[in-house]
Amino acid sequence: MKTWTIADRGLVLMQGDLTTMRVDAIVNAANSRLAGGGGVDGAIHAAAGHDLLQAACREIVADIGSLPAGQAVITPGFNLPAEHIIHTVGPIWRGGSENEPGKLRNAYLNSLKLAHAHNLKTIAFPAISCGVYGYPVEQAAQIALTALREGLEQGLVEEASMVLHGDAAYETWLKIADTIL
Ligand code: AR6
Repeated sequence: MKTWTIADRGLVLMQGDLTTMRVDAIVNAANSRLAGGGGVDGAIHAAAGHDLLQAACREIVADIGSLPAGQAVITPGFNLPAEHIIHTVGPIWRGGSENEPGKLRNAYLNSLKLAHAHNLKTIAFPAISCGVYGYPVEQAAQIALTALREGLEQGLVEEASMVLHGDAAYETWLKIADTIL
């Protein structure tokens, strides 16, 4: 684990399982239909209680329709240690010509803004779009860490953590963090 202080707030990089985080909100790397899936989304559904979370997600989609990439919505955390789940949709990597960087940046910043709007102080993120959605990890890390730094400078939350799955991912993110933080 490594921590940086930015405008008196914390930015944490760690290796671990997002579903075990005892924070005000964990962020889910969801799909536009909030339909559940594999990866971190599947792990969050399993740990939160699949039926409870699916019912909450269905209500949101019935209300607002599909969630475009870069946007975020919130549900309770149900059986998770985290109190809330912020669901955001990262871009599917299509080579970089479809504003993937802008959408990925928005996914982080809009999650932080939503946390702020709900008066949440601590938030933990997975590496959005870095699994099934195929985003090149080093580029994603640069965008994510820059967005988190900006959000902390704006005072949106007290502490933002990146929870990376596996040592290799952690080492990659650490390398990028050391170049830009
Ligand atoms: N804790 C932390 N990180 C995790 C965990 C975990 N428990 N499990 C996986 N990861 P992905 P995406 C990492 O594929 O690329 C789903 O089906 C994983 O190693 O979960 O945004 C959704 O429903 C990777 O680095 O999300 C969507 O359809 C990162 O989380 C689609 O996948 C993100 O990988 C979203 O794809």
